[in-house]
Amino acid sequence: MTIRTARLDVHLTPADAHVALRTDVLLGLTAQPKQLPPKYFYDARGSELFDEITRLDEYYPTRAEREILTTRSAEIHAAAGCPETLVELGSGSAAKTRHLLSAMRDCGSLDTYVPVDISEEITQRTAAELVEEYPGLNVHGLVCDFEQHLERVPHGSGTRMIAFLGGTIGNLYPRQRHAFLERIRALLGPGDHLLLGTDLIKDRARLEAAYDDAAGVTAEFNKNVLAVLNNQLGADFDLDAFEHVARYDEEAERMDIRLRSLADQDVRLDDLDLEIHFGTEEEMRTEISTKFTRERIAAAYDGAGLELRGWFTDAAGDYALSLAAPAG
Ligand code: AVJ
Repeated sequence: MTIRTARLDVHLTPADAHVALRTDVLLGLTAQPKQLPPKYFYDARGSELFDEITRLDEYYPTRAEREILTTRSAEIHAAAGCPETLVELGSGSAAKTRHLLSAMRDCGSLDTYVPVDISEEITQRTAAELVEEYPGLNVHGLVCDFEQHLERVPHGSGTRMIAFLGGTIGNLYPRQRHAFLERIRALLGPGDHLLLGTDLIKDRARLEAAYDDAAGVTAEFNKNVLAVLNNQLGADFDLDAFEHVARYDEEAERMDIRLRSLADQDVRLDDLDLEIHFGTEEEMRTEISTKFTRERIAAAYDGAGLELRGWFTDAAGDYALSLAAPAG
């Protein structure tokens, strides 16, 4: 009997992450208009709040994606040609991944799982759990910021499916999204596929409710980014002096999420030796969440040398998982 263990490559240390945070915050807060990157929402408290968001009545994407994965994983796996390796970008606790892994196991192709995430702790735990749950599975994880180190993703064996779930690609601006898809394209060999989760365009009322829930959880999640700066950069943001704003921008086809200053105020960030002024009603963007149609996704793939090969939605048609492969 072969004893398998998880292997983990670490390309991002807490010190690296801190340097990136300092740089991003300095650039974002001195830009006009001010903005902060959404990746800094997710400290321990932010991850907890996001978890709570996924259970809200108004927030449908997580449930819709889970519906697709629970009902159609076997079909998705077959459409991707029964790959041996599953690479997952932003794997986290891999809650949804198990549906895909089980489909791979059931058709006998499962060999390697490659979780890629910025949190070493979570990736370590997920890897150890999966080695137990799927006897014989090789787990070769990677701790990195996949926007930077996509090229370091371990190869695994046989053909691969690279999954990027949760709709996180919606956080990227068109140019970033294009660059990201081109880099994915460069990773894909013959027979390999991308499995991408995207939220779909729907009426404004539902979209805005999903990002401004009645219980105020999303508002707290949004403001938590200020607490992250207080904790990690010695800042003195007063969270009560900002309010949550979530608007659907119909032209850009995306949710536009901001924090609006309720006062004329100065904020100090000790670790950056920086003082920043906010005017009354000044808005700072903290996130975009782009919504798609099948046509828009097909076009985005096209522009990056990829081809749409499969399209799977939930019964309500709110959310899609699409499969793509190198064009040609
Ligand atoms: C995790 C990026 C997919 O855009 O819907 C949820 C984050 N922000 N509510 C999204 C989020 C506010 C979420 N993603």
